[in-house]
Amino acid sequence: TTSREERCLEGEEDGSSEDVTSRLPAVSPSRIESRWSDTSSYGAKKVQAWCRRTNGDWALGKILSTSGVESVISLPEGEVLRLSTESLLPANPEILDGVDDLMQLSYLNEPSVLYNLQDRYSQDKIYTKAGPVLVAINPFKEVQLYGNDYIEAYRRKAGDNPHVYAIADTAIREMARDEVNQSIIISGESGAGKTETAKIAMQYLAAVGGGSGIEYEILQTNPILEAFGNAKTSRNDNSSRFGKLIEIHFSTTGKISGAKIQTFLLEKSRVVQCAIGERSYHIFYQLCAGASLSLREKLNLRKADEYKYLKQSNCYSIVGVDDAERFHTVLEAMNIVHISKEDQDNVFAMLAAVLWLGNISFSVIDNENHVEVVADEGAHTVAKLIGCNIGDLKLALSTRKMKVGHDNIVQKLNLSQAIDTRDALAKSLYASLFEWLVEQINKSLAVGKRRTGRSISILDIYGFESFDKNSFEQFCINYANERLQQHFNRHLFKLEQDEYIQDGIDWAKVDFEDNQDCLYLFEKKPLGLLSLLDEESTFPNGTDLTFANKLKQHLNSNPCFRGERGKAFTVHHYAGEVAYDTSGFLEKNRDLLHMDSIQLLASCKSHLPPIFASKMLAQSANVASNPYRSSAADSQRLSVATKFKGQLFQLMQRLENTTPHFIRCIKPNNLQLPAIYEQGLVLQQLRCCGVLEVVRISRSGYPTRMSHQKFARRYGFLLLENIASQDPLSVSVAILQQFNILPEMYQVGYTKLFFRTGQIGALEDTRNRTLHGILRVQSCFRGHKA
Ligand code: AD9
Ligand code: MG
Repeated sequence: TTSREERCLEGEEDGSSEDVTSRLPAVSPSRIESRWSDTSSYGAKKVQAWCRRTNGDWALGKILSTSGVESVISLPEGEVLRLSTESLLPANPEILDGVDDLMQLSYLNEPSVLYNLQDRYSQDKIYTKAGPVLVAINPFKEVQLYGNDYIEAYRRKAGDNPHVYAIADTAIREMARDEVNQSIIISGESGAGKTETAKIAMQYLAAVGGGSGIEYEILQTNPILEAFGNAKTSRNDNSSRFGKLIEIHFSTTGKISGAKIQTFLLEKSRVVQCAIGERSYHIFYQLCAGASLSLREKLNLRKADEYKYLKQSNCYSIVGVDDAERFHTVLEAMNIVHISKEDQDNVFAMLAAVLWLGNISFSVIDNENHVEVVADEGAHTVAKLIGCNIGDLKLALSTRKMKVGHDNIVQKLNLSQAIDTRDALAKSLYASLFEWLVEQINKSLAVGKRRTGRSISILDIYGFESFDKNSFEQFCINYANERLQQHFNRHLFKLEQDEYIQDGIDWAKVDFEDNQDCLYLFEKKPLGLLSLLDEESTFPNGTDLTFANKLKQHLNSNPCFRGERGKAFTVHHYAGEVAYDTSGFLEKNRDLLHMDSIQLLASCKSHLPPIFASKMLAQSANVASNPYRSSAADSQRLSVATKFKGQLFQLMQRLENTTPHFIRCIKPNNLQLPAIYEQGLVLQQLRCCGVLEVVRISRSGYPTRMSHQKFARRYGFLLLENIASQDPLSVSVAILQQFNILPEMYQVGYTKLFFRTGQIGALEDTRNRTLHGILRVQSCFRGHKA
């Protein structure tokens, strides 16, 4: 019998032992794959294998001896371990250290992948291919990989290391070649580097497709949107609190002709409350720190710590960030995207109004806890900034007009109702401002009549989040990530395999972690998380607790769901389990802004509030006519979750019509520090996003394909024997034979030829050489004639 050691070294597939790999989806090694495993160069390495340290990390050890079930291993630091032979995994030969595509690994097991990425990471090679997917590991420091020289190299195809630039370049080329819109889809956990990666991709597109000047405007949208839509969280000092799709349009000559930005669900609650150590949106601190003296006076601006909304989290600055300086960058960017000075001032007035709203206080006026607005500096400043009468402001924040039966009444608000009303106004002012800004930017970047060619879209959404306390925001963010994960799965696993099967080729199926069950949990009607949330949100007596109970009652049998004690529940996401606390779910989902507040905004004399009000009214058109409404009318507006779901569906539809290019960002540590590579953390992310499976499927798959016709047309002229008159299939087969393409390197489908990676390259070279030869001969010939 062969020892385990020998079996390992003979290219046996991993995944058979009791270790972590067995928790990955089972993979049936295809016949071809085992034939593929390179076993020839193992002599020198025969004694190395991966083994587990006591802390769970993998280490490369030397096998000192093997006696049946047990092996003695020495670790690099001299430690000697006695381990079960079963638990060892084969290591790759040294020549494969740090390969730039994981597909090249002979042994594709978790430690080999982890080690390969780590090896590269330690040399600042943060990008690695995993078959068709680009893996990007956050360096948390400046790396010398960007800028004009690099762009030029990738443009000339001289840069051969994996890179975001290479992905962007492929997108441009495929857009031109196939006349199909492209998308670059960036995913990863919070803080993994999605937003930075998106900017790097934009940089490349702008450089290669630039010329008209519009590309500069497009790049300048980043500082603006980050100032208004990003904030410091416990995971990331510059965390995106909104999702973004930027569609960059190209003319038929390959020049950028314009762009369009779509944003998704901004986290509004942050404006009025955020956790200790986190910050509200950057722009507030930037404004307080960087505004000119005259702007300060005009807005009655104070220091950040004098505003209650900013004060509550007790965090005002970010290490290494100068808010005042950033403010000037934002001003500059606003100028470039043609936001007029006047509009800029209007924007800042709204920001100051939001801050001052938070300082408005109430005094209790009777023993039923009814309140009145204290007419102090806060209230006066808000009234001045939004351009309303102070009396109207006081009324809007302390009373509510209602319709009860046939009577119109005015109800006084109690303290907590008044605070909610004030905060709701602040939140919707900010969210409206954000939307308005995006609209202005889009006007400036408008493609308009120039819209002729194709587009490349870049998607950068908020990453999967799991905090100690997870609320409605995380619920929506993680739901979006589930949708995106499914898109990834569909393209890399499902569609790929379907195509093989459809064309009738010999193919051993790779299983992958399907997240359909989790999506059902969210989307199923009427008994899914979203439906139940909406239902409970419309019940007059619904509370966060009744909602939680309803979930437990209806969903406990779902394997992705677990009810928890009190108001909590757990969802088993593709990226791990997250426990949600339902406190505030219903209110955030309803997202009510009372008509009194909308009317207040409509009556304002300053420029923006009436614009915001008419937008809000349009969204709830059916309730607009009567200011005295029954409270039930509020529920006729779409809930936040339903609106978000609709947006996501639309997004997915748009992405479905593009050729996707995937970038998976990985966060190597939770400290946001360079040079720290935590194996466990990286491994968990690799598992979640199915990186190993992608490599498996690509390695054992046939990524290059061409129809018989096209293949015959493209290479037929290279045939020594003239059989061009024959049918495309016969011509194709003759070409394959003439060029000695090994039978295991291709398969003949009903309509197409399928090739393993690299096979078409040799043919293309010959074709190019031959064509080149022909052209030279022709030009020589012409030269003679002339
Ligand atoms: V979130 O889901 O929006 O919370 P992202 O977008 O995935 O998150 P982000 O791009 O903001 O993360 O990256 C976090 C930080 O990592 C950045 O602020 C940089 O300090 C750092 N980073 C990320 N990528 C790079 C890089 N290519 N080079 C240098 C980087 N630093
Ligand atoms: Mg981000």
